[in-house]
Amino acid sequence: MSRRRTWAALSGALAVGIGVIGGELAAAALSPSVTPVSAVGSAVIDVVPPGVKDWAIAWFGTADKAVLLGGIAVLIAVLALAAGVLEYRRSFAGRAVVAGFGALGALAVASRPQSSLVSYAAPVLAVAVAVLVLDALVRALRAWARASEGGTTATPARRRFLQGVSGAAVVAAATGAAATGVRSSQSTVARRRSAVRLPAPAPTGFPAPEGSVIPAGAELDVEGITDLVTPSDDFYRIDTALVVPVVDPARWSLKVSGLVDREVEIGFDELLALPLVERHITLACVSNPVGGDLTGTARWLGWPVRELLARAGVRPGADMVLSRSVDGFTAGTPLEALTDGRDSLLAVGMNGEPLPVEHGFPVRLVVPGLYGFVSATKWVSELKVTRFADDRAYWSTRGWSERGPVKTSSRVDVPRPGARVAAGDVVVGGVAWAQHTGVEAVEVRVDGGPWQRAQLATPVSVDTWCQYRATLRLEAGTRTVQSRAVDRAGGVQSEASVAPAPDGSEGLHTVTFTVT
Ligand SMILES: Nc1nc2c(c(=O)[nH]1)N[C@H]1C(S)=C(S)[C@@H](COP(=O)(O)O)O[C@H]1N2
Ligand SMILES: [Mo]
Repeated sequence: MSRRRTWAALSGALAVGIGVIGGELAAAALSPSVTPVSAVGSAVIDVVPPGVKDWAIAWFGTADKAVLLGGIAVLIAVLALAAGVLEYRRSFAGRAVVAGFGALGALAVASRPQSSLVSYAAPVLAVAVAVLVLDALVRALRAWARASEGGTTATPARRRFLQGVSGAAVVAAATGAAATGVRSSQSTVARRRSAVRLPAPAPTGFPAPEGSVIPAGAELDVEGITDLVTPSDDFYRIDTALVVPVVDPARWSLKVSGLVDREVEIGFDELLALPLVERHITLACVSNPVGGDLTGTARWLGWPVRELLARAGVRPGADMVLSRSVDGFTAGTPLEALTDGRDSLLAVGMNGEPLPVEHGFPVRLVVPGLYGFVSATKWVSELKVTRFADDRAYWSTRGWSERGPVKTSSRVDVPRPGARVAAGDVVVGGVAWAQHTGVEAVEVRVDGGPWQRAQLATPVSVDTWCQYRATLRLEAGTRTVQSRAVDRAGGVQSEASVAPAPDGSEGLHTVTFTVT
């Protein structure tokens, strides 16, 4: 009996395996941003309390999403084995379990904002296939059991069951291989992206607008200092979405609605045909700890958001624009930051190429001076002109602040923590930022001594971070160095430590190293 039970469990695993993988495969073709498994994962992320989320991030770091998906896989496997055993014990019992969990999957799909009717095809297909395969295998297994109990020769029944199981295994392996192929290429969107030809920025007058070109002296020759322009591959990434949203530029559009004179909509080709500008803008994440690396600078190509808002005509009384992503993420940006003349962009290009898929392809927002969570919506699909009193954005309903001006800050890149450097002249270097205010000066100090002015590189613009360097004469021993930025509004980077939540970290980056 126990050997039969093992065969029953294996039948369950094969049936559910083919169903689930087949469902993911179907979703990849029909509705790539919502697959049943990713929908379940995203739904879990949405419903777990913030405390659990923080715990998961603390334990698993950026592997948290992989751990979640792994957990889901284990759960499905356990369920599949159990469904096989149950079905063998009692007709329909296992199929009922499979259908029940399929229904949960469909419910998860329903909870995804980017779902459409075709998104349900995958979970329905998955359940149908799993139920049919389970039924067929368990029937064959029972026939084998009956034949051996009946005392006659059980060989033909046994052979039929084993053929069924091997067939199912082959199908499972083939679907698995196909699914991996689809996943690894993320084919459609990658192809569409490489087919995009970005236009050059519209011609500008002379002198070139601030931030459009890198002036001489903007890059300091210091070994180990942060690059002035962050390579796209190294650019930090923050997504609430479990899988990167897949958006076909041909079907992309951005709608402006809410407190406007007329609703307007713009498509991707239309956007590319407009006079685009190119600016070096430093993005920062509100979660960046002091000395952290959740900040980066890119050359963004895009159309000023204020132009699009002007087409729609903003009505009096509005003070916020709620931008929405295809994945449901929202950001609430003070209207002023989009209309006051700064280079807030509907960006299509990053460092000379179409936006990388992870950074919002085909279109995202980039707003100088504000943390990403209130402004930098990737895969943006809708702008709703509204009021802070009437609407709240994704993170503002989760304990983070409503407005997010970037705090003036700096970090020390060299020497590295724990480095050993020779006594004498020691070069200290790093970057400082005060987006949309501009960095006025950077000061450094050693072992809590007096602040000394560092040499500041030529700024690219007020929206771009600035490298700095200082040469300090240091004697042997353990040393700590700190930096602080001063902005053009007279603001000084604060010394007291403040945690990132709810509106950005504060404090001085302190690096300890050894002078020998
Ligand atoms: N759709 C979407 N847009 C988003 C986010 C997100 O999770 N989903 N994160 C925001 C946050 S918190 C930051 S800091 C920036 C990060 O942009 P990056 O991932 O390109 O660095 O994107 C913003 N835009
Ligand atoms: Mo962020």
